[in-house]
Amino acid sequence: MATNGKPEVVEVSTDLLIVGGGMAACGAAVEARRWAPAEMKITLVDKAAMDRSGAVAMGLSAVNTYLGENTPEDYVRYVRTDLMGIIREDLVYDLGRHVDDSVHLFEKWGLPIWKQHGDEGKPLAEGGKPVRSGRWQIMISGESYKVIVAEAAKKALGAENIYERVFVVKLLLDGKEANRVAGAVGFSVRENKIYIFRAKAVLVACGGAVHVFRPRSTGEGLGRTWYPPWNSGSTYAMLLQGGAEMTMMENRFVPARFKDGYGPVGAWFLLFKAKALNALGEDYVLKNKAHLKEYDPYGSAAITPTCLRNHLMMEEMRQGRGPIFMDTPTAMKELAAKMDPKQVKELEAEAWEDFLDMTITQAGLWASMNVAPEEKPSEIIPAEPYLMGSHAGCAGAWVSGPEDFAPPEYRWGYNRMTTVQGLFTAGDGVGASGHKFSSGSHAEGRIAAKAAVRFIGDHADFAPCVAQSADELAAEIYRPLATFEKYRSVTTDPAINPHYVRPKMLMFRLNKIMDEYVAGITTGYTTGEASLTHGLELLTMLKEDSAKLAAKDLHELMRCWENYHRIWAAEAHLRHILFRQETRYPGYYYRSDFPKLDDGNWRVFANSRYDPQRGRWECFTKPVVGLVT
Ligand code: SFD
Ligand code: AMP
Repeated sequence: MATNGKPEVVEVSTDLLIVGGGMAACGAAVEARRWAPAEMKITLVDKAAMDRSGAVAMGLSAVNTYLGENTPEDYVRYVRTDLMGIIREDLVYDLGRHVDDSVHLFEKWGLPIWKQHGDEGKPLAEGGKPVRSGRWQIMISGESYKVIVAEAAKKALGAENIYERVFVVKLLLDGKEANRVAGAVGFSVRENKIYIFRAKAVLVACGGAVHVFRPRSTGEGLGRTWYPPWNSGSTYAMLLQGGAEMTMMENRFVPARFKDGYGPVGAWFLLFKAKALNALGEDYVLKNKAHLKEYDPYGSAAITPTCLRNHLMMEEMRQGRGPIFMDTPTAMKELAAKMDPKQVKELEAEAWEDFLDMTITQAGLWASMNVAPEEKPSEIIPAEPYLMGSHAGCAGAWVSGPEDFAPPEYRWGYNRMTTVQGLFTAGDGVGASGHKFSSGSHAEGRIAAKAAVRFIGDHADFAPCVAQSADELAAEIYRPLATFEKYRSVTTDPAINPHYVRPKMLMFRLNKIMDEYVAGITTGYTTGEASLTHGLELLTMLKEDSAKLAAKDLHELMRCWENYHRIWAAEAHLRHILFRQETRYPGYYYRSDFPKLDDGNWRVFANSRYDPQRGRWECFTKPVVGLVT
């Protein structure tokens, strides 16, 4: 929609503002309402429609974190190994002891969870045994997973407290009290309106960052990514700009996925017991297992860490033994050998359902390319990097830990509060605590919201003070629209203009810088100090040029702000990779100048902070405290 002149300004005063409407935000909504007194106002704002927003938009076919018979200590050991030794054990333990509650809630709200034979119809909470694909993962019929979770959140808050299709652009810091959040501002992506939210506490849960790197899907495939393209680094950008300390922003997730459709591999490896083979038909994982000893103690773990599984695949490709194929026919044949014809049909349906539940495009691609998985293997490949804190990655904010378990150096008040007073985060936003997945993100949203409610109660006298006027905020948010209007007639084609840059072109430039200098796919995920330093120079120029972004309508205005946020996430990622002088995550990225894992010097958190007053970044280390043996 085109806009005419100044937007209407809508001002909302609330107690708790939840930014985002994904898994963590939905968990936060439910739990905040549970603990808050009736007069405490809770408001949620999502750039999209909660029913289908965020990473679970298409649904999922597994809940990847359900402890069941495992202990929280077991969970800490698993996450610690997968993330190569550097995690906040207090946060992971805390999540482990609460995550199953979220899964029980999902089931109560209507999510169908597969049960073992004989336990059909028996809820998990009453001892029903799930069908496990792996030690931590359980199978679901999850096409409507997000709709179910969103419904509970919407019911808890009430429609009048939810703002959908409002893109939040930045946090508001308090005008009187230093290092204190006072609200956030955003704009409607449908109407000519901006929103100023004043709040006593803010919980930012806008997911991870996609399209920071040049994707494998370019040209006609652009927009097809594994993680959701609309999660554009808003969490990291807004937390950074607010002055929150971040941790492990060098970490990324490079998912091995079915090529071009990005279909997940977990169910194939774990449930169907399929093997990945190199072009010679060899089981390269088995063949090269000894090579992983170089990365001990992580290399010889019972479940090989995700990055090292990638590393083995990348080694094969570097040696010219790619492409890599998932041997779906052998896996299905071996399973079918113990089945009757009806069960075989069901097995074939499950193979398709795995994708139809969560990555529909992959099923479309198989159908269009005449792939029958029982007959033909499918190529898998490492994807472009994504920044996230909830899956097999751990980028995010440095947050305060649980009162009863966190050591003093990891605790400064309220659980999951960042180093900015009143500012909380969860899910992809919390760093050094990966492998939460959908269920853990929901549980962490609940943990954070409960603490935020307590924070608000303890600071009842606080009155948010917003220093910028509504006019100033409106002008800042709408600047790309004004730039377009001012210069659009200078050229005949509005896409080509010496006075401005359109968001898609700017994103391409960001993608190119990150890909070529910050260990994207073009360089085989490899970089070094000189590349990173040059990349930072180019990124700094891109940042300057982003002031000239132009938007022809509200949709493009959203695209502009997505890019502002991506650039911040990108800069943090680059600075952290430069800071960590080792290769901690072979298979995610390689520092060619420090090719080895260096536990002696670098088994520490890499943290950073942007100082919003002085406009300066600093990187520093924090010790890893082991709590679970
Ligand atoms: O197969 C703004 N995930 C899986 N988890 C599982 O438990 N099982 C699986 O099967 C999983 N797999 C999987 C997964 C994700 C995807 C995309 C696929 C497959 C294809 C991971 C989880 O989904 C993930 O860990 C959680 O969803 C993370 O939760 P959270 O809350 O941190 O992020 P979100 O759900 O994406 O929500 C983000 C929200 O923020 C909104 N938003 N709102 C306002 N202003 C802004 N500026 C905003 N920017 C973003 C979004 O609209 C959204 O509401 S498998 O790979 O293993
Ligand atoms: P994915 O589909 O790759 O996102 O994986 C889903 C879940 O299965 C995650 O918990 C992964 O860590 C796990 N997983 C995927 N592949 C393997 C594998 N080869 N071995 C062990 N666990 C795996």
